[in-house]
Amino acid sequence: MVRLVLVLGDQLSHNLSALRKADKGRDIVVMAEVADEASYVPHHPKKIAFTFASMRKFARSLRDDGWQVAYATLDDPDNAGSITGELIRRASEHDAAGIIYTEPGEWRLISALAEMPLKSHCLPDDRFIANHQEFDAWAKGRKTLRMEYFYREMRRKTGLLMDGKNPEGGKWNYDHDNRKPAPGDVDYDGPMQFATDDTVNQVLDLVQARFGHHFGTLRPFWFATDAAQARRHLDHWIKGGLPNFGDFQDAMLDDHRFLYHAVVGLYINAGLLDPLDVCRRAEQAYREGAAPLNAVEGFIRQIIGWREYVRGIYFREGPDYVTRNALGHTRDLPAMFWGAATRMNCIAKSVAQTKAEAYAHHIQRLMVTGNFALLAGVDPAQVHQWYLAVYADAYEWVEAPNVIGMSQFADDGIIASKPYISSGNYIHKMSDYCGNCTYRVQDKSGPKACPFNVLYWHFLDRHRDRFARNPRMGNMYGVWDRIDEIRRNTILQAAEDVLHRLDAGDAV
Ligand code: FAD
Ligand code: DLZ
Ligand code: SF4
Repeated sequence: MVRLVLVLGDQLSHNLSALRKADKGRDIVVMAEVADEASYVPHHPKKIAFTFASMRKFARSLRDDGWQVAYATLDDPDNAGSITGELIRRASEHDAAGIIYTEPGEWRLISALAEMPLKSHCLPDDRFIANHQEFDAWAKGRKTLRMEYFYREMRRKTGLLMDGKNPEGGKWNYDHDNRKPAPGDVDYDGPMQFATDDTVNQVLDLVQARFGHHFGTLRPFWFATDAAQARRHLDHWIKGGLPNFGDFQDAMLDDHRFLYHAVVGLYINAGLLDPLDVCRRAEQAYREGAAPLNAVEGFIRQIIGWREYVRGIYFREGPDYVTRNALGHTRDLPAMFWGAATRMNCIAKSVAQTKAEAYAHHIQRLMVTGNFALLAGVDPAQVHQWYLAVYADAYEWVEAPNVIGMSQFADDGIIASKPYISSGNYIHKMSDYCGNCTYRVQDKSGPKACPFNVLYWHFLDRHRDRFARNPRMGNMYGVWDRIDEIRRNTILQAAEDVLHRLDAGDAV
């Protein structure tokens, strides 16, 4: 009897485990654009358009490859509105014996599929380097789960940048050569931008009509929407961006939204690019002398290290991970995250870029928006929902550990050994934002004091019991305690004023 083979919008890979298991001559692939997936958080319109256009092209490529595909567009009058609803509809239409699917990347869908009244077979998503058992075996018995040690296992497993049993160049990690401040000039023209075709234009009209009210600008739309385009973009970046990727990984510039970043996260996560293949291409550039080791090692570490590690944490920690709130933060997400006015140039620029591109790079996410939310004590669940909605590369398995864990310390230090907080000084060092800001980054108090400066001390002061004994934070408490009491109170009062203005909805 016929079986249904579910392919989700982030499973657009021809070597997907569910497709490998299915019988091309008999089984039917089910793909569906559904309102539930597009709006369980208000996804950025560009992300929805990227997903739908890529799904349509992938369905076409499956048909070209001999598969029967039952594809529901969002405006199909029979569309059931959810993945499970579509499976039930197709099962009755084809009198199917059951469904085969590859494990989804969110607990929400994993449970919905497990509870379906259809015989189902869930397969591991083996587009990753480590499976759940391998990660759990690595994590078992360790007091702390530091990414660096897991990364070394992944280097050994893949053989990437290995010189026999040793790391290429003698060191596992070349981070100390990276993280230079913003360059004066950027000699890479950014991600390859693709002209829209008929498929993309139809999707753009549909998304504008149905989700145009979501936060985010839909047009111009230039993302790659199939594997061939994504590969062309990757080659373009390896040639133009990779050589400087390491040096300026943490820099931020007003006029250069992408700097030397790869902008491949959305393509890898959706299945258009294979992570191992991407790393091998980067390694090849190094072996051919086209990119230095610090850049290539740094890039490969992000993919086989961080990307695999955060996935391991998401699945190990379970569905309640996204509700964690170790620091007891309860403030509502300020309206400026959704584009309301702010006088903080770094936030204004990071949010405006997010709205325009459905993209911000790592340091903007971690040290601007994430840093501010943490310092201001915003409810981590609201922060999580924002990140999940606004970035084209966001799916819970990768977004939640980065937000709940790395950025908001809401998991009580599973991922980060100390909170990623900083005063305005870090942003000033790594960007050109402060020069155009209403606030003065050098002011620690007074009407023009940078809000990051006063909130930084407020955070440390209010969480003293938790962090004063943290070996990596003790020196900051030492600095704080050496400031005289009157001045400390002035700083704390200035921070209270900022928080009060935030709560009142004033433009901070
Ligand atoms: P590059 O800077 O060029 O890095 C190359 C690749 O390495 C990325 O494409 C990605 O696949 C991988 N990578 C790098 N850092 C990480 C990381 N910390 N975790 C997982 N993979 C990583 N990444 C997502 O893919 N989806 C998310 O929803 C997401 N949310 C984030 C939220 C916060 C608060 C933070 C601090 C980071 C988040 N990241 C997320 C990680 C990282 O910021 C993005 O992967 C990166 O910005 C994507 O842009 P890029 O492709 O240009 O990456
Ligand atoms: C992100 C997304 C969106 C916007 N829409 C769909 C959709 O209509 N149909 C679909 O199959 N997948 C979509 N996706 C991706 C899913 O949300 C994703 O598969 C799950 O969140 C699990 O990672
Ligand atoms: Fe951001 Fe402060 Fe710099 Fe303004 S002065 S851009 S608020 S860090």
